Amino acid sequence: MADNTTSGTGLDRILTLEIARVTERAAVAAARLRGRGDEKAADQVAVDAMRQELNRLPIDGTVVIGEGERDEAPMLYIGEEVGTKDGAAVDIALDPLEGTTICAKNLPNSLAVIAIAERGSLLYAPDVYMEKIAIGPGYPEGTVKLDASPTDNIHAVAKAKGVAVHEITACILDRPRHAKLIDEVRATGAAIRLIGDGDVAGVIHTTDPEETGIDIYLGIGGAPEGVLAAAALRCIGGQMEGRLELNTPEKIARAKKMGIEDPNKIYTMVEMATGDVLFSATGVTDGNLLQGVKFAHDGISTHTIVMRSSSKTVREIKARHQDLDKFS
Ligand code: VTB
Ligand code: MG
Ligand code: MG
Repeated sequence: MADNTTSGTGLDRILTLEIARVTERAAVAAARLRGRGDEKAADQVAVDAMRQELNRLPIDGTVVIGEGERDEAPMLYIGEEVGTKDGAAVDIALDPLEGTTICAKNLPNSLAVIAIAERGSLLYAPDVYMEKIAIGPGYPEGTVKLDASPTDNIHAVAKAKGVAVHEITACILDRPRHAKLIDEVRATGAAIRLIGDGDVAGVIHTTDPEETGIDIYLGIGGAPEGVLAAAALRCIGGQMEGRLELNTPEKIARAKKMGIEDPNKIYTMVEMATGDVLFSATGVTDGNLLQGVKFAHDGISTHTIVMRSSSKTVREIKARHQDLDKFS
């Protein structure tokens, strides 16, 4: 096979652009069901569309972060093999509709997302909760730490950014489990952007505070979403740590089966997504960084961000699709 990588190692660079198609197609499918109050239906069409497009990619792919185990998810389940098999062995993390509730309510920031990495380089995380902290690029290494208090982390970000604490905004999922966290962050004087869902977007938003108004992501969300967010940050730059919430013997046993020996381990961004990583996200609903899908009389537009960790290339693709049935 021709070596299309920039470094001689890593993934075929052609895939960087090809994966945009995968999230575009899932986003368009989900967008047709925006605002209908039916999360399951929107999710299902996104899954179907993503799978169809994924199976056209010249890869020997295995889904490692997906819609669940085979018995509860008929498609894009963990372990499902995808692609034409005619290409590199890769691991795939995906969420065809990240923020199903957001999409069903037609609120901001639902996305179709995928990350592709060399085999064995994504954390095989079970579908449990993960405690996360993330900031964008430009901060000294170690500015924030999961083990530090939220107060210390907020102060560290303000100091490193050179602004007052009340000029910092933290993004936190609006959940009862975050009541104490929210109180503590507010007590520092920082502002909070409470989001209903969509913490992959929440983490990505820390990479462009001027555009999104978000400096730091804090709190407990899904572990699969944590790995996807880490993959995205690997490409754009930034820092992230995550700790799986393995708080029952059953969860510890499940994690062990997936190769996780230390249930209390704090994973760095690189430990969650190492090596060469490709990431693509297409907006389903309008958001702070990506516009949602638009249906017009003369075509469908999509807005996608595609990136690659080894080259740190970040591309935004605004595409106009004429006839989706002729998408192939
Ligand atoms: C978060 C959120 C996701 O799951 O990861 C959340 O960002 C965590 O679970 O969009 P709970 O809803 O139980 O708090 C999602 O809401 C769905 O994937
Ligand atoms: Mg999903
Ligand atoms: Mg999700």
